[in-house]
Amino acid sequence: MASLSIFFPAFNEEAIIERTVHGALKAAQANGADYEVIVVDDGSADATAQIVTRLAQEDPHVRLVRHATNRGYGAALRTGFASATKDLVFFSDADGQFDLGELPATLELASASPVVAGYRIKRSDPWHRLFIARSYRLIVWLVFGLRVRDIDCAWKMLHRDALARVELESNGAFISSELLIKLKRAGVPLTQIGVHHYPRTTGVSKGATPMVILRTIRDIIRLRLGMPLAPRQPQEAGAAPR
Ligand SMILES: Nc1nc2c(ncn2[C@@H]2O[C@H](COP(=O)(O)OP(=O)(O)O)[C@@H](O)[C@H]2O)c(=O)[nH]1
Ligand SMILES: [Mg+2]
Repeated sequence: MASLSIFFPAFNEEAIIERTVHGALKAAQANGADYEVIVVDDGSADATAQIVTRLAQEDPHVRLVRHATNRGYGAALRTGFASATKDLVFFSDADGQFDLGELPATLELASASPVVAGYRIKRSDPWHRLFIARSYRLIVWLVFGLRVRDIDCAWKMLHRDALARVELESNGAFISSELLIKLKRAGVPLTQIGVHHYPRTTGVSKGATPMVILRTIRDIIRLRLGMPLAPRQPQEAGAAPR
């Protein structure tokens, strides 16, 4: 059985992070003995990091990686990828919109596919988010030729060697597109799986703020033009803000 890293980017998720980590531990245990659950705390101002510190003391499978300041979703994913040590690397959101109990089906597909990407069977987000997502999907298809069911679905499992074939740069939400575009360019096959999606019940959604959207547009233009997406800096947890 392949060893498994599960990680979550988390920004101010104190109300739910404990439940999320426990859900991940339960799902990982069912897969085998060799696993870790990592929370990438992206400079949260609330008690997210303190809670994960306690969880890590209670269970050595849990690990906290921390950014000193808020660097963005993409930066948090890149830190998660860099911190994960196992053969299979899985990430999802920390906010409880996905059910980690659905992990076995994804693990099964991953035994035959280097990358398994989820799509939300019925996305539980406000209508304006669905509109933004549709437009974004169309743009990414037109600009990069990438056609997947649900680019931003935070439910992706990758084999370590697939991950090693791409170098990711985005610090923002564009990271999900960047990942899939670069995997496609590298010829890595992708399998998709439907997952359920639930409304956010605690905390605040930051998925499509004006700043997130502007950063995404900038990253689309830069990747299309072959420019670096972000200034080059060592990817270390707690590194200086950019
Ligand atoms: N690391 C990091 N994570 C973030 C940031 N913004 C949101 N997240 C996390 O990314 C996940 C998805 O964010 P969310 O706000 O729920 O986006 P939505 O589901 O698209 O509305 C959650 O686990 C958040 O805690 C950020 O600036 N940095
Ligand atoms: Mg969410």
